[in-house]
Amino acid sequence: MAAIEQRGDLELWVVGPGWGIPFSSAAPFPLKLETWLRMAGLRYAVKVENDTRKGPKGKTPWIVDGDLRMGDSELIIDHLREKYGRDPDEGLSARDRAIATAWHRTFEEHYHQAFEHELFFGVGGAARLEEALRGFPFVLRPLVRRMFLGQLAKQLHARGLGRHDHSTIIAMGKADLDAASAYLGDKPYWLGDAPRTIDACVFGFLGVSAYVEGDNPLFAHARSLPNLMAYTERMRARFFPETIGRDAGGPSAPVPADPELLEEAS
Ligand SMILES: N[C@@H](CCC(=O)N[C@@H](CS)C(=O)NCC(=O)O)C(=O)O
Repeated sequence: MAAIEQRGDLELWVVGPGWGIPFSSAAPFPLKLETWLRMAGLRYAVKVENDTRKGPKGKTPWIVDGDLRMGDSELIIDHLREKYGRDPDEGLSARDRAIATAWHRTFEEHYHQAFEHELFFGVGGAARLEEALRGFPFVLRPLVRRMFLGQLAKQLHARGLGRHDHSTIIAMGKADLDAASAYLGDKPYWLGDAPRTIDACVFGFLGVSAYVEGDNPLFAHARSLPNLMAYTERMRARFFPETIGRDAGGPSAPVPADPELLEEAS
């Protein structure tokens, strides 16, 4: 892993951990961005904010970099690349960049829909939502639950996948994972021997799918694909070595912060 360097006071704002997932956030886009920061060797402090509406784009993650508050992992990575002169994609061919863009969109624009559907509407979804609601006062939980599920259903319907029946949604998500497994083959990283920005994106999704508790069929499918699991473990060992030994099914608690690397929000 690249050395972590002190560069200003970069804050990474994320939704918190949970569901047995061994990282500082249980959400794919925050995990993507944190992976990229480690890949780029940039020092940062994790701050937890579960109200995604507080972010500049109303979504998680976001960063605070000096006077700048910025949302959207893709735009943030472009900004950090430019400002700090770190580029894990240096030397990539135009063809590899095109392949990376296509996978990026597959995970973020398509798999993400099936993933979110299964996370909250699929097997185990009700229990996961209850865990997420523990931070709210008991009396408010029914209202927050109803609002959250209503908004998510509306969003998935608007994006498109939510219009299909449940088995079709699972089949479409599984097809993304099968395609990913076939494309990865026996390569150590997505585009070959070295981790690139696309690996941060893919790991953001696989890291959460592979370790989330429960026996949801979509996530079980991710775990059943040996090369995808080996890849996920490889990325975890390389970029999050302090989490090794915290297996899926373990406590839904924040990752113990490496004081050299992370600062939990107080
Ligand atoms: N394009 C954004 C997507 C971020 C995103 O969808 N985050 C999800 C959680 S992983 C979120 O905030 N969902 C809450 C909402 O949409 O209201 C990025 O790359 O950061």
